[in-house]
Amino acid sequence: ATQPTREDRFSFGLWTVGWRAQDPFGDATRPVLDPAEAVHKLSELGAWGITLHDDDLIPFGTEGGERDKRISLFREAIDQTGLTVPMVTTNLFTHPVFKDGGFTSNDRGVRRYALRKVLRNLDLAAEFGAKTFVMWGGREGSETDAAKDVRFALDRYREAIDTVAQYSEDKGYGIRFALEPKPNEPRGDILLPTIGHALAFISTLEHHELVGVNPEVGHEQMAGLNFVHGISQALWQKKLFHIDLNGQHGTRFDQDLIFGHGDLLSAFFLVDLLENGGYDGPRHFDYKPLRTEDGAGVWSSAAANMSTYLLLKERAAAYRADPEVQEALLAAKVAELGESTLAAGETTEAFLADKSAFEDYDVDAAGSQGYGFVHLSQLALEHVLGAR
Ligand code: GLT
Ligand code: MN
Ligand code: MN
Ligand code: MN
Repeated sequence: ATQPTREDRFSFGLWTVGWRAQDPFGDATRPVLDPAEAVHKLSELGAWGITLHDDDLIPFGTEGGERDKRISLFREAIDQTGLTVPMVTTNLFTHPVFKDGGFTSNDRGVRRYALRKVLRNLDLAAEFGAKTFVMWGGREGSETDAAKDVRFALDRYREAIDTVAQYSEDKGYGIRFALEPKPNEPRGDILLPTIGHALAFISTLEHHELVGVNPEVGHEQMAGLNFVHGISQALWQKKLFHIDLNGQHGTRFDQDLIFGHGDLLSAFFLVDLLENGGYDGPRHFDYKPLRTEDGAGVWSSAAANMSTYLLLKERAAAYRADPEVQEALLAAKVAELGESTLAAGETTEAFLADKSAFEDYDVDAAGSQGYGFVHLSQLALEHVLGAR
């Protein structure tokens, strides 16, 4: 059951398995990975999709025949394997031209160049049949508050996204956009740092209905936030268009660990939420094979992401099916929160007249009840550990 199939809809960024493991202190430890090989290997492992930045496939500055050749070789591998390209994204962070950002660089010429790069890449996304276009604004931000008027930056961010969305509509692409929050790294402070900031920003967009979020496990955890809560709110607002699954140990640099190799209990409740909370998008892994690994280690780490997800899915099903858990859920009144606080049709007048709600309410009895959350939580932990 931990053998993935296409129905599981697992996808990987080309930049994940293709990461050569260069970091700020050390050189690459692995050779360049041929994109076609990535497609074939992921397909063999049971993945369903592969995603990419323009520059993952076509190194920055590659034009003309060489550009076309790279695209068609990739397309060939896609056709041979039947893998899909569910999502495409644009690199607006590697080249020095983007050192002060793309959409929100102080330099207007850089902003115009960035916007053109994205529009061109949107054409490629449509060509590959992608349904989602992710925008991670890793360089949109600052290191010093002296240098950035954040209100202007948000004006320009909105202008860019409205322009891209309008272009997509004019072309009839039917693509949806997903903003990916991150609090910092590589910029000292990144704009739209959390799911909440992104959701609030999206509500101001002209094409807000076309724009949602692509939250990453580690990015919210870098900000000390509860990922399951963030995903719950994104789902509740019908804005979870895509997701980046990985692992992270608390508030430190972006680790991009294998899914579940950080906060395992959070990963368990996340899988339970995704499987039962109405999310039907790709299960996309955005992780980095450890720098210590060789080629074989890259593929075993890719497989580990998928089998961890499937194991947790199994554990979540067992947890829900366990009669003791159901009893504990009842005792904890978890479902009672789904009942509206006022009765159907109850007027404020009737509510104010209900003495049992206030005047006669036994606050001491209510205050002394135990909710049994510890028992419930321990049952979950025992299911995660396979002890039940
Ligand atoms: C980059 C970043 C990821 C984003 C990618 C999409 S780029 O690798 O670290 O979190 O998802 O642009
Ligand atoms: Mn990501
Ligand atoms: Mn990350
Ligand atoms: Mn990353």
